[in-house]
Amino acid sequence: MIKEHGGTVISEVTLQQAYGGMRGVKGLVCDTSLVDPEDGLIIRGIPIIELIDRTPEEIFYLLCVGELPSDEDTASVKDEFAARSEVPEYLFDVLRNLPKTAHPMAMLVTGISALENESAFRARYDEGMVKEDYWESTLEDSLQLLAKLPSIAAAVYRIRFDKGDLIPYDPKLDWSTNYACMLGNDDPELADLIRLYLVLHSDHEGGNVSAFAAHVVGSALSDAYYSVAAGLSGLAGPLHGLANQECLKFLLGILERFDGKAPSADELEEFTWEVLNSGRVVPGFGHAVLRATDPRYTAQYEFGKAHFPDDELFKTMALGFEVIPKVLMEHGKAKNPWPNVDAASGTMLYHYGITEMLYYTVFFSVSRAMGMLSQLITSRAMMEPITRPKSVNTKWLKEQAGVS
Ligand code: NMX
Ligand code: MLT
Repeated sequence: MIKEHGGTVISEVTLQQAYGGMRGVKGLVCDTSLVDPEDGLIIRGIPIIELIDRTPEEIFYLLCVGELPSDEDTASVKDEFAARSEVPEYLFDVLRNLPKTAHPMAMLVTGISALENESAFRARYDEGMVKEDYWESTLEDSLQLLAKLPSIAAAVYRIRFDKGDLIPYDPKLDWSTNYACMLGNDDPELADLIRLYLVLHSDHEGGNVSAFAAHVVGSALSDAYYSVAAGLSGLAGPLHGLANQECLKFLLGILERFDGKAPSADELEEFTWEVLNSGRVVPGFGHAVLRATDPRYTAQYEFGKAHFPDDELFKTMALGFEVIPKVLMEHGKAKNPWPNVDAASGTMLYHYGITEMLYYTVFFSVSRAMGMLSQLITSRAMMEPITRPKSVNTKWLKEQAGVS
């Protein structure tokens, strides 16, 4: 296709886009998923809303292979994870030696960086591996990292929040049930929520901050550990994955103001204006690509409605869906006033006793590693070159615009 149609124009770039975070510029290829402005996440042609009863094992297979697995395939992904689940003890020592005040995301990124020691890709590259084989050791690194990620993430939780001894991975259980159990909570409803959570957050095409960061780093042939650590460093920002922590803080602030009870619509409107007038963003609302309610929000909202509709936090979050878009429209800045994936997730976790909001982006990370890694495997299989767009300076842009 490149040979015969390489000159086909697929996008143009304006001065506004060069200064505006490249919004809307089509210059990246991602085959694992795409985000439709109205319909949201579509994984390999399947809308996310049709995948909400699936397991992360099935989603990872779908992301990598392009079709849903058979039961046998799913069982084999589960077994591949179980076989690689043991985490080297040095990694837990690293986590234990971090400051007591370390952010859980900094702990997770540090843990993953420490694990880079195990990279099969780096070892094979040093032995002179040919380009055609890059994808194979990248797949091995990806399976190793994903298999260990629930244990590392659970260790971050238990060490950072003094929850006692670490709980080992049980090879009989699947990936997401293991994660729930290793946190120290055996509630099957929480395990189902975590399964849903890990499915919903798995991928969001190639241009979001974490996917793009992981892609750029991976394109230098840095291995999967470096790439995911880079991507998650981006996810840790409040405009990206940390918005789930910020959103819970926002909702708890409302409850605190109104003595633990969900406010009236007028009260919530006033509170939202206070946030906007203080120059802050309303976390959990808006999106760079979406122009409608995020289906990943809807799926979580439906879960809460089915399981705990009378929870005051849930009621506040649900009221936010009615009130906040109207306020943002009146405010007139956000191009998309509707809730995104982060508007509901903290409310769900809080209900099941996971109240440590600093930890919430770690859940997002465990899930999003599937997207970053499947994208990396695909890039290596396609033998993509190093990412290196051309930058220009303001002097040159002024000349293009005829500004003296
Ligand atoms: N509250 C207040 N102002 C907003 C919001 C919001 N929720 N969303 C956008 N705006 C502002 C934005 O800051 C910008 O202002 P300015 O011109 O002063 O710079 C203006 O509206 C235009 O921004 P958009 O083009 O609508 O949004 P953009 O594509 O630049 O950014 C987000 C997208 C997601 C970063 C932005 O909507 C936002 O900051 N939302 C709140 C944080 C959040 O929920 N992030 C999570 C996104 C999902 N995720 O997990 O990554
Ligand atoms: C994501 O899931 O990565 C977020 O919705 C942000 C994005 O797509 O830009």
